[in-house]
Amino acid sequence: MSEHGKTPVTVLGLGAMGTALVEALLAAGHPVTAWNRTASWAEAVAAQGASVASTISEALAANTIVIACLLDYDSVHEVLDPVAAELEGRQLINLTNGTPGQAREMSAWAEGLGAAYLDGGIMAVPPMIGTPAAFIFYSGSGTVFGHARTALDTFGGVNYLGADPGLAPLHDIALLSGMYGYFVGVIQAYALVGSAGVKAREFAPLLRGWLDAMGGFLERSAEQIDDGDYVTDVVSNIGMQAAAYPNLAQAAEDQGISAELLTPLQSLMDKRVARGHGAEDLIGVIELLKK
Ligand code: FVH
Repeated sequence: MSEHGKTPVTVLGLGAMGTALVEALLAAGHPVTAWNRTASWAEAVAAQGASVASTISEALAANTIVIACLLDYDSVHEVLDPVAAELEGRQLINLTNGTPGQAREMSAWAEGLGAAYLDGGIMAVPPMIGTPAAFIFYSGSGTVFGHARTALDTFGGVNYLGADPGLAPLHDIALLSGMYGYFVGVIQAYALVGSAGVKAREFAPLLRGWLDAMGGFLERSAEQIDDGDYVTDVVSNIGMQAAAYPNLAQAAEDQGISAELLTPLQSLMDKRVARGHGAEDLIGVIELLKK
């Protein structure tokens, strides 16, 4: 604890996100020691009151709590492997984007070195950090989560998912998968109307209204998945949808627009219908994703 009762923290990585994390910590009065591979990026946070470590060893020695926010897990290993012995007694919080497998590997590696490990998945872009719109999934060491909690609260909302370090990136990547699926549809829709000279701005309210209405099916789909019962209670069964879906690709091709974002779902729909589920809901396609 600092003299003001604020937990001191080391932050490794001063890219767009690392800098936002440091600024949130400083704004809340937490003493911060920051390190970045390219030293010049530290000038901005130094001007705001961060201590800048010139070596990674210095950064690790400064504080028990060490937050890493680097490009990917390879870069975290590249930074920490050479100073692995100095991780003993540290509480490593890794907010770098990665997979559940990478998180579990890094947790085992850190624990083998005498460090405690907490993984995090940031659901925010840098300007959202420090606002109520940001939230971060955490999983791994509950001790680290508890110890670092006041510091972590400065970033936004928190959601601790339990001891398995893979759970935070699993939830992070599930939400990102939903987001990219959404973007796939949005990009395709704008491209299609744009091919006929319709301005995206003009089409946006229609797209927003339609997607908002479709979002209303999300909870019902969840119930169907949990119950394993895809019997449709609406009038749009997958048999009907699989017959109409080729029109999406055909219309795109006719308009000179690639259909490559659309095609993977067609084969899954066809397979589901061929297996006798044509009268059920589209959401039953989930069964085909399970390997
Ligand atoms: N920015 C965003 O919108 C997203 C929001 C959700 C979470 N992601 C993840 O956060 C991690 C960091 O992202 P970032 O936005 O800070 O990324 P950059 O601005 O590109 O900064 C990258 C930092 O990583 C350092 N770095 C890269 N490779 C190495 C290496 N081999 N050794 C040491 N450091 C390395 C880089 O250093 P430098 O280039 O300035 O020297 C930056 O500090 C990321 O996992 C996102 O997926 C962000």
